[in-house]
This record gives sequence, structure tokens and C-alpha cells, in this order.
Amino acid sequence: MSITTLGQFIIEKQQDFPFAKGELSRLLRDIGIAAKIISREVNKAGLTQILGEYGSVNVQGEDVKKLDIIGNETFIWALEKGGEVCIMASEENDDVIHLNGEYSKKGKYVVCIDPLDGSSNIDVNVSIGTIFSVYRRISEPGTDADVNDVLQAGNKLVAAGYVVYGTSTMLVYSTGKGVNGFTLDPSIGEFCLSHPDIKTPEDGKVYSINEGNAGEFPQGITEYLKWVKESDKATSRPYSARYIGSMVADFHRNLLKGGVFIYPPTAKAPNGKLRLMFECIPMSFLAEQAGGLSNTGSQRVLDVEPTEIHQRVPVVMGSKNMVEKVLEYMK
Ligand code: AHM
Ligand code: MG
Repeated sequence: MSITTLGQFIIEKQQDFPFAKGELSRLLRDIGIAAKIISREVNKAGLTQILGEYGSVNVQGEDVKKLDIIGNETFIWALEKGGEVCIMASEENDDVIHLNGEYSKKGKYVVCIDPLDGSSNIDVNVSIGTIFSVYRRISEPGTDADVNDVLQAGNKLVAAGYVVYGTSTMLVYSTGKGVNGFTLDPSIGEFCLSHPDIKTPEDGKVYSINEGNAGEFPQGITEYLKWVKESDKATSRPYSARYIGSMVADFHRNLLKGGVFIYPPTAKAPNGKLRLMFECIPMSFLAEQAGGLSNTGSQRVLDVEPTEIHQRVPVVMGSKNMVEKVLEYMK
């Protein structure tokens, strides 16, 4: 058989890190387990009429939890049980989460998650995603980890990835040596390597931005949006607008086909909407690992020093030449 499962792939790749003791491999495996459970729950989302509305009490008198809460709890459970992670931060929690598993205090790693990104799309059967990132802790293993272990710049990342719950469920991740994508085969319950060594095209024809906010964009973005709509065969313009409203899904399409994703500052949200730690850093890492770029408009996203876990930053990411063009306009 020629398939490679995520588990097999992780073990094979451990050899890329000569001193690895298998802890990161185990951590990635735990993330894979959480992803499969969340995928199962996401696939049931349309049955809420039958099983009970999320957030309500079902006919059996049980609370039906919202999918983002399920996603959050599933991740925390998987990483607590795994024991490689000492502390986490989640888009769902105001503060950092100390893990209390038997081995957690000795865990060498820190994880940030957005358990269910694009949650406004859940009820309408449109793709959503999960985003994760992994850092090495700064404090000594065995001591109490704190928020400083979490507040690390993207250039310190050990691994990052996302799961997109689309026409099929895919897990895409990188440990800093390229990007690989795995598709969940529901018949065997395994993620199978389907997109080895993903490289994003240097150019594309798709721009992804919420143009409903156009009246609030900085002038550079307004000018850029005028430019993308002009006709010019040589540069394949006009471009196509594609905006799902789930960053994971928009990013995934652009990663494979070429494109640029922009969430600029707006008058209402001067730092944009997307969160540095949970959304922008992991996706920027993947963009760069695939040969693309990611920038806030004034600096590389991966070089932003975070000061708080829920900090927001503007972001322009995707195909190299397209990001460079946007940045020219933003200057
Ligand atoms: P969420 O974390 O509350 O789901 O919000 C994040 C989402 C992204 O997936 C998406 O790109 C963006 O918000 C859409 O925002 P907007 O509706 O302002 O365009
Ligand atoms: Mg989110």
C-alpha cells in the first residue's frame, strides 16, 4: 500500500531532529487525535435539529455544548492526557490554561489554539477550522509555567498548523521544514498524507478581504483594491474576490492556488480583527514555510513581540509577489 498516515509520517520525520526524544512527535499525535474528535463533532453540526440546538438542553435533559466549547475542551483534554504540554492559551479563554495532567508540569511545550475559527459559519454548513501553534517553554520543566512561556514571537515557533473542516477534513502542519497536508479518510479514521511538501504559487489571481469594510480601510488598501479591479492581461487582472469568512478556509485555498489574504486595520478596529497568537502567527509560519510571505504592513508577523495573549494585528499574507504588491501600496 502506498498510503502514509499522519502517525507514520510524524515518526519518520522525527529523524530530521537528531536530538529529538519523541516528545514533539507525541504532542503532534495528540493534536491529531483532538482533530479527529472535533471533526466528528463538526460533521454532526447539521443534526442539531435532531440532537438539540447547541447551547440548549436536549430532549434527554443534557446540555448541548457549543462546538467551540467542545473543540476547546477536546484540545485541553488531549494535551493534558498527553503530558508534553505544561501551559496553553486559547482564543476561548481570557487567561492562560495550566494543564494538570500527571506529567504536565514536566512538559517541555506550550500550545496556543483557536479551537474553532470562523464560528459564524457553523450553522450554515460552511467550512470552519482549528488553528494550533507549539513553542518550547522558557521556564524550567518541573516548575510552574506562566504567561511568559506563552508570550513568544512567531520566530520562536517549533510547529504550527490547522485543520480545515471542508468537503473533507484536512490537517496541514509544519515543524519548520516545509508544509505537509493530510486528508482524513473516514473509512479508516486516519489522516493520510495527500499534499506532501506544499509550495504556494508566487503569484495568484485571488484576493481575500472583507470589502464590506471598504469605507474604513487605510488609503493604501483602497488604492490597491482599485488596482486589482483594473484590466491588464499581463498581470491577470482583474483578480477574483473570494472571501469565505473562515480564515482557515480562505488561507487554505490561497495556499494551494495562489492568492492574498488581507485583514487590514479599519477605523473601528485599528489593529485589525485577527489575533496575533491564535490566528496570525501560526498561519504566517505556514505561509512562509510554503514559500509565501506574511506582514502586518510594517513588519514581518513572525517578528512581532507579543505583549498580551489576545493582542490583534493587521495581516497581509499569501503568495510572495501578491503580498509584496499590497505592501508597496501600504507604504
Ligand atoms: P472568530 O475567531 O470569531 O471565528 O473570527 C475569526 C474570523 C476569521 O476566520 C475570518 O477571517 C474573520 O473572522 C472574518 O471577519 P469579518 O467578518 O470581520 O470579515
Ligand atoms: Mg478565530
